[in-house]
Amino acid sequence: KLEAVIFDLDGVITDTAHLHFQAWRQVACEIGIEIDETFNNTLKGISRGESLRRILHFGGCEAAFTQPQRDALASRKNGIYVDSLSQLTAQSILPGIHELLLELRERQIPTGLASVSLNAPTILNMLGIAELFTFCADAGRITHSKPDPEIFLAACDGLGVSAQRCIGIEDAQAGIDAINACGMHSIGIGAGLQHAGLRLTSTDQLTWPCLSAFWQHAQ
Ligand code: G16
Ligand code: MG
Repeated sequence: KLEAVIFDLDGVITDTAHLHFQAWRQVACEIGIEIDETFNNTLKGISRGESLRRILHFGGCEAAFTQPQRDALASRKNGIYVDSLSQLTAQSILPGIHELLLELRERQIPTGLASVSLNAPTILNMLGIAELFTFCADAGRITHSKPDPEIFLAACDGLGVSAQRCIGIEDAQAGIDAINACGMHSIGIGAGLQHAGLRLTSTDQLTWPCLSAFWQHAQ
């Protein structure tokens, strides 16, 4: 039996990737580094600190910044990002997601959130869907970013389910790798994802009939 469905946040529930990008682009620009959307794709599912490290590396100036300077840059980015979250409403939920969460609740299938974003609880509240999640893994207690399976295992732990009996949904390669690494069944949303158990082009294809057919097929 399917014991739980565990969701990524950014790119699956709502599109915060663009807001992360705008905030990082501004901070990077201030220190003379130019990043584009293609580079930003490599930051999906990657923690704030590790994202900054990759940006500095990309700009060839990793050695030039001390830890206190990095902390200041990361918190400046977060300030810009958090300000931009005020534009989120129920309309910002990606197509089909609200319906799927309601259907899973009706079927009494627990739902989990596996986001490495420290802002995840705020975002779910802004979208008005916080109460549709049975358990949200605490990003503040995670020491390894995706593709490490830690955040997904924390979600399974909190739900009291075994990873092998769960479906995980992700839009980033690091996330698909994290799901696969803990033995969960992976569904990938979007183009260019490798090793997903099922690949869909958009969240509106994430219906209960689709999930249950995938689950049956995986058994
Ligand atoms: C998200 C984003 C990442 C972001 C990370 C940390 O991960 O995809 O780009 O760097 O959260 O976010 P914050 O700075 O808000 O703590 P996920 O796991 O939701 O895809
Ligand atoms: Mg994502």
